[in-house]
Amino acid sequence: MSKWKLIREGFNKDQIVTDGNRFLCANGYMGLRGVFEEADSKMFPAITLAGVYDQYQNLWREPVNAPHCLYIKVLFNGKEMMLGKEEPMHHQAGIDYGDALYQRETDYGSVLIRSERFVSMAEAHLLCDRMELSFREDGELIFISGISRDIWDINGPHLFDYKAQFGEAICIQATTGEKKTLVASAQCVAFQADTEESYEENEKGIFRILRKHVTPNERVIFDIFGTVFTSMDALQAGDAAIALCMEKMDRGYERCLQEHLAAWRRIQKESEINLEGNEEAALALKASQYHLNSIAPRHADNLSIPARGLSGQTYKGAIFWDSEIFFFPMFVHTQPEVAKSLLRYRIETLPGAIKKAAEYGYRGAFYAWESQEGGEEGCTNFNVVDVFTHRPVRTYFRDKQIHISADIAYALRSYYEITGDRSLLKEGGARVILECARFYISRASCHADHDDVDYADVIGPDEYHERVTNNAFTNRMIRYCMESALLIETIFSDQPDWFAALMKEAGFDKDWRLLREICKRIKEPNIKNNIIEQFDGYFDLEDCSLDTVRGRLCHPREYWGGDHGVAGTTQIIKQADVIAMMALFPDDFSDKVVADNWYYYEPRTEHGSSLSACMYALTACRLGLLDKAWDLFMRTASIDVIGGGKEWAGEIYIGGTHPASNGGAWMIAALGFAGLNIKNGQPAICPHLPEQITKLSFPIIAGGKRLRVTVTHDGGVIDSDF
Ligand code: IFM
Repeated sequence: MSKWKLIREGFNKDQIVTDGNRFLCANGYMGLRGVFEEADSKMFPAITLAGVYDQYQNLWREPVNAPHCLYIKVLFNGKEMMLGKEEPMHHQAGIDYGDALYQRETDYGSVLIRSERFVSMAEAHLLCDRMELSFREDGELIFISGISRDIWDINGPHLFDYKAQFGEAICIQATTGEKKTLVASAQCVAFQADTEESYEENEKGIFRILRKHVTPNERVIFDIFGTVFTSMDALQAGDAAIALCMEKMDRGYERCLQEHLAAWRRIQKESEINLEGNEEAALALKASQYHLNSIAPRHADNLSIPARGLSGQTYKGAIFWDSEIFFFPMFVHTQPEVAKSLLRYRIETLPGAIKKAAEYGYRGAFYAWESQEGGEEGCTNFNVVDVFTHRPVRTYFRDKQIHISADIAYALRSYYEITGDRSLLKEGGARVILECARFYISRASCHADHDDVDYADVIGPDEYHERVTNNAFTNRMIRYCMESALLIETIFSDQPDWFAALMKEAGFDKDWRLLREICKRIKEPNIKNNIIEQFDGYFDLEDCSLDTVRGRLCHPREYWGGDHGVAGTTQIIKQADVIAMMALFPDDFSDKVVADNWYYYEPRTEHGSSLSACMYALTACRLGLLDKAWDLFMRTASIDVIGGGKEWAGEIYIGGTHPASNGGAWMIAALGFAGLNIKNGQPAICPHLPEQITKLSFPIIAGGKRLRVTVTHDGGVIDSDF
């Protein structure tokens, strides 16, 4: 048992949804929400599968939740021991981040229930739960373990044609409606021999019913093994699920647990930052690293991570720019294979991006704003529902948030610069950068009367201002994308034939000339008193305070953006925009310019997105604003400890875990507090350690070498590690 625990005392039904996120167990293949074992669909139980999507009727496509194979119900002397139905004398539940274990203890007086469960880090398809029941009274125990169909779906149902199988392992197979993907969940239970066993099937699932007479002081243990496969990973998903389940039951809970712990410890050793000096901060950082590391795809080499991780179907389980700009940095510095997987997902979905660009009348690659499998666009034209009229609101994220393609190019170039590894560029990455640059060539507005190239009708990171011209962040990212395309020739200067073949294959000759020209002429932002204007005309908007804008809300869940949003006509912004640009391109701006802009934009920022605070924190470190950096770090790192966050955009539920903040916490600690900077595979540090921290120590991989960075108030060192 580790010292890194978040345990909540007592049962509060209003916290069930939040706890489901906070206490999530995941392994990249699937995420098991942190609800208690007997939860029904109203409590949002789910085993969310990575990369498996389905559309029901004309509702939003979203990830599929598998039949719940760790469902358990306990009846004692005819009473159902269920939280919410039966009042416990004491209840606590939580997560041990150090061991990646969910733990729960509920005392009903007559029976004390303890459980421990995990989603295996050693075996992608396995989940285990140990239930230990201690009795204080004599009586009849009915222990029901099953595979529940009563699961959470936001826009479902997604599974049809259920088929049940009974035996030592029980199994449910069902197919998704749209693509007929087979999803199979199996379950085995190890229990004592003197237990009577029967089965039941109903519309809620299939169940194994175990009956046993118990006496006071008796302790009974049930070890439950669940497995999930789909036809995307096994030819016979049902057989595979049953076979693995039986194999793991034979292996036993203890050995499965030890294998899980060993795998998890390896991941933590390779990647985690140790923070000393402040226990609250250390736990928050541990929690955020737990959440990001536990959803990383390690079972596949071409998957990315959804914006709400594997905590459910929020945000349609889609991949956003969060992946490249917020998750990628931790992985590329510590586990480049995972970073590669995120980028391979983009390389493999290039055809989808080319198709999207063509649909809008452009050339090149316009990546999906909310990308699902095959790069399919999950973002709809109506992404918010108005709280007053209950009507969908036309939003323009899908068509106008064009910085997405450049964000991907930015990460591809960083991968090369940090690892020194050209292979990813060669295996499709270079082509992606070229196609993204080509998209921006065709998206440019050139004018007869002046030389500037504009990017009109766009949305920057601040989504409250739609359809603006020359968003400074977007234009800078586009220029970088074009510069990166031009750099490919230099990077592969020793392989001119390969480069010539790439240009030929991409048919890039004419675009190459345009690229050089446009890249030089992209409109620079307007600057007034050192402040970079977020987009053309931003300074003309009403300059009022955040409180004033908040005071204009008529409903707590009202959407601030869109046509009638309270922020749209003001300078109040949703999230870091100019400051995000300064965080991503630190060498472009002097400290004075960064400071002036920081003080201008921060009070005008709602931080209405979990992607915001970390950008302000990174720039605050550089400026030596360590009190501010500390507050923003704590806000970022503790987001999934505190739970909640912004849970509604209009009438749409947007809750879940916050991987972008989790990645942001790593960025603030490593790139901000330690000031780590890797150029051409060579690491350097420039510490800005807040007084609350006495020591930071963390592993990195730079230029192929495993190193350890240690920073204290006396300075910092980079040593070889392991
Ligand atoms: O990608 C973000 C976006 O910047 C703000 N809204 C939520 C998205 C997913 O996290």
